[in-house]
Amino acid sequence: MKKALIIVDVQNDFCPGGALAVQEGDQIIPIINRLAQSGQFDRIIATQDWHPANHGSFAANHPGKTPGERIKLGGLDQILWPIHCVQGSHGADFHPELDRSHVDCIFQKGTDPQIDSYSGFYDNGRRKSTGLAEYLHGEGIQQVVVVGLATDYCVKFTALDARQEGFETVLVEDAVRGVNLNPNDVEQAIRAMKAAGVRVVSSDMWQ
Ligand code: VGL
Ligand code: ZN
Repeated sequence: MKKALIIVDVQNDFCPGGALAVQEGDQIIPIINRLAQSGQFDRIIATQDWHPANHGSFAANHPGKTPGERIKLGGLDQILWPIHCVQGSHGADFHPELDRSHVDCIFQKGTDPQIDSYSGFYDNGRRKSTGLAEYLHGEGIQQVVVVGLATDYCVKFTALDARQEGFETVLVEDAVRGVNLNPNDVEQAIRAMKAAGVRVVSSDMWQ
């Protein structure tokens, strides 16, 4: 069975000190590096949140709004975020400790100012593909293993789309961290992924 590792959004802005820092976001990096170096994956993909400065998900682009508030964007319910992962900025760069030497392909998302894109596969309205599904199917991949940030947003929607695309989907629970805007968001995200048929494992599996 051909396997791919999908490393979701391990970028400076989602790590401690970043604009949308996920608690302990950097602690998953050694685990991800070990998986990437294990030689057990046929393809290794990284996704990158890659917003233009005028992106509609930034509270700063909506006068009077603050992060955490909700608006309609592209006809969809949208949580507003601090400015993060602006194309070409340091915050949008991959974390310096992430070993990129085994990464075959990078898929960028969130480039359309009028719609957000949590999943590495499709925007939140499922209107446009990033090309990731086509790439993985074309490479004959059957199983995808998902790691990265953030459990309750981009990791969750990437794993759910992977299932919908027919991939056997595995989440490595110790190689993800979440935002937890509400205290149970990570727990609920993991429950939703399990309900959709995502297998949740520990990175010990690859030791
Ligand atoms: C993400 C919020 C906004 C993520 C990206 O990578 O989980 N979360 N943009
Ligand atoms: Zn974003």
